[in-house]
Amino acid sequence: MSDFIPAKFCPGCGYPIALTLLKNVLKKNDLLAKSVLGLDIGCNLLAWNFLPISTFQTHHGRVVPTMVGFKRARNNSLSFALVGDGGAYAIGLQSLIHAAKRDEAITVLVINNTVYGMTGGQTAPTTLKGQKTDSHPEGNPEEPMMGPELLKNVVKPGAFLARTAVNEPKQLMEFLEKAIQTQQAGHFSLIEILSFCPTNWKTSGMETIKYLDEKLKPVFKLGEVL
Ligand SMILES: Cc1ncc(C[n+]2csc(CCOP(=O)(O)OP(=O)(O)O)c2C)c(N)n1
Ligand code: SF4
Ligand SMILES: [Mg+2]
Repeated sequence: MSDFIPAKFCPGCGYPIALTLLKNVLKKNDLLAKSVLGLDIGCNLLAWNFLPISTFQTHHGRVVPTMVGFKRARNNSLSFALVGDGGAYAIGLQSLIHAAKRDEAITVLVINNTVYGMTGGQTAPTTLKGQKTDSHPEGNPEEPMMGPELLKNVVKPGAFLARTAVNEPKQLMEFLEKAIQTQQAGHFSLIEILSFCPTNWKTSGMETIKYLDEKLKPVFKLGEVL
């Protein structure tokens, strides 16, 4: 398969950046052949043919239990679950918490763009307080949810939890390598990745990067959570 596949993501989207860095890490470590990527519902499903690896399409909020099942059946595989902030922390939160608590040996990649991207930018659990969305035109009254910090309360020793951003490629690749090592050691790993959604943020060019750096990063602290 060619290394270059036309992307279906909007121009300026963060998803293809995260996916390309994942591909680079897998390629560098000669892990493409054993890797499988589960997709949730949301803009992550547009990744179905973006990488030269097999993918699964699952239901909204159900990518984690699907990849848990796959990993249990094929425990030699390297299993990734790609999910949006809505899929991970709203409709899929119950199965995410239990997978983390049971220390399932999968790697969950949560793309946090602070909105329900695919359906038009409604409020998600990670929407910033005061952020205007299609469902909260006056501004979201709630504080955003901190996924990795929440999971810290339930994971077992050996798990890896972290947060980074699509414009922190060095840190993102370092965390991907740590997450892979964690999965290979038989433990649960999750990386939350702050990501651009210019379509729903209604930002252009440099404004998108500025929005992530100045609005998201002060609230969602980057680094290893565990
Ligand atoms: C059971 C179910 N409920 C609702 C939807 C509608 N739906 C599709 S994508 C989506 C939001 C996705 O948001 P997120 O998980 O943050 O992913 P993003 O598109 O932002 O990457 C919703 C609510 C659905 N497909 N299935
Ligand atoms: S709606 Fe947002 S997250 Fe979805 S493809 Fe477009 S920019 Fe990316
Ligand atoms: Mg989202």
